[in-house]
Amino acid sequence: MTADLSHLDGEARRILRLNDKGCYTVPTAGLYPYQWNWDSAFAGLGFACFDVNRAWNELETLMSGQWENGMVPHILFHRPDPGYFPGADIWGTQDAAGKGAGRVASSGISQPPVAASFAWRIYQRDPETGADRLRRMFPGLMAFHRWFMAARAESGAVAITHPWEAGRDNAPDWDAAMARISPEGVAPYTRRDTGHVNPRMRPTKEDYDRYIWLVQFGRERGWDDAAIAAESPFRVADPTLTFTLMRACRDLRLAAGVLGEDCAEIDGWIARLEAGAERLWNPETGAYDSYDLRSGELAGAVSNASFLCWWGGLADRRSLPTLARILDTARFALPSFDPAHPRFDPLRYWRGPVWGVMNMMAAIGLAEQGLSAEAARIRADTAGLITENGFAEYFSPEDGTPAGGATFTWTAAIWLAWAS
Ligand code: 9YW
Repeated sequence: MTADLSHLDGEARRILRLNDKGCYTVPTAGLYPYQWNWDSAFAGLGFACFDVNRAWNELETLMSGQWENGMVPHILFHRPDPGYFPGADIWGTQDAAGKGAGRVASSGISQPPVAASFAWRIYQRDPETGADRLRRMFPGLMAFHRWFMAARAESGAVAITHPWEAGRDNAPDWDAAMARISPEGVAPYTRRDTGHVNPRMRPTKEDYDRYIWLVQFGRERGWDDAAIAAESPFRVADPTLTFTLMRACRDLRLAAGVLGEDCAEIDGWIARLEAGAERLWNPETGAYDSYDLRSGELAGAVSNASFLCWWGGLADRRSLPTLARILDTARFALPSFDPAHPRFDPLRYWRGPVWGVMNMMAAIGLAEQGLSAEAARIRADTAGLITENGFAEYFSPEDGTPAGGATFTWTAAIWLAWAS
């Protein structure tokens, strides 16, 4: 490792400490002042590189927000902060059907379930003291996955009830489903995100009106999963949730093996998810896609989530030619949307920019399948983007322009755990 890169290791550790609120980490101060679900699991992975006790604390705090029904929310509002919208008052989950009493204030939806995968990785770095902590976390992780299978996996693939649930807020995958919503009755609101970040790099007002409309829709139903599944105009099976859950089940199975727990239920989930993933295969684009459960149509979207199939553990090589085409077109891998598509936008959030966290999962999956050239390209590009442009939230795949928030937790975490 060169002197330059070890300087970046120090900078990445500094960012994790900077965003550390004691027992949880914010994605970046200002823009995202709370604990986000999958960001936090990535933070744990980063902390495990230099402070394994803090890594476990991160996941334990995340799991402390778990609802009685098993869901682990996408945001935990530990302390009120006026700098973010929508806050706990807008989500209105205090009397939610599945929440249970005395829990942390939270949103009413979840996010890609990477917690079990990173708990397993943290344990591998710390098998002696980690066994106990993994054992204590195991029932909660089982309940989390069981909730996903019961509440979101009716098609076999895993569906989102809100674009925020996929962690890919404004991906073109949801354009058709979002267009079906007419956002009438949305209470007047003021966005906070565009006060922190250039609006050109964020979702549009049309998107936000619908995000808030969907939050009101869930709140009016007391966040009852069955009612939302039956009545919402928005329900899209998504490769991010499907492949991260598939992977998380495989990792939970490894944990079960070490802990002497029974694996039969997990095996059943993996089998259902493998069958369900086939729903997402789009022969026209030659890639995994999102599937609109209301219209019965595939989105036609080739995204970075399309290439999480290998992270999910599939040996499937059908999408390799599509990946090769994308890697040929983009200067920096892996763009969040196909650069050849008319809706590609190199700076607008999940409609083009490169996200390090997605790259890490895609590249590890590729390497595990023996696809080392593609894995090495994605890793080298990610390392180059960070080295040249800092620990930004995301980057332009055309020229590497750093975009969104700066000093970003999960970018620092994947640098330490993988890219460096
Ligand atoms: C928002 C925190 C979160 C990520 C999501 C990302 C964004 C929040 O930021 O959503 O308010 O738009 O899309 O994946 O967890 O980093």
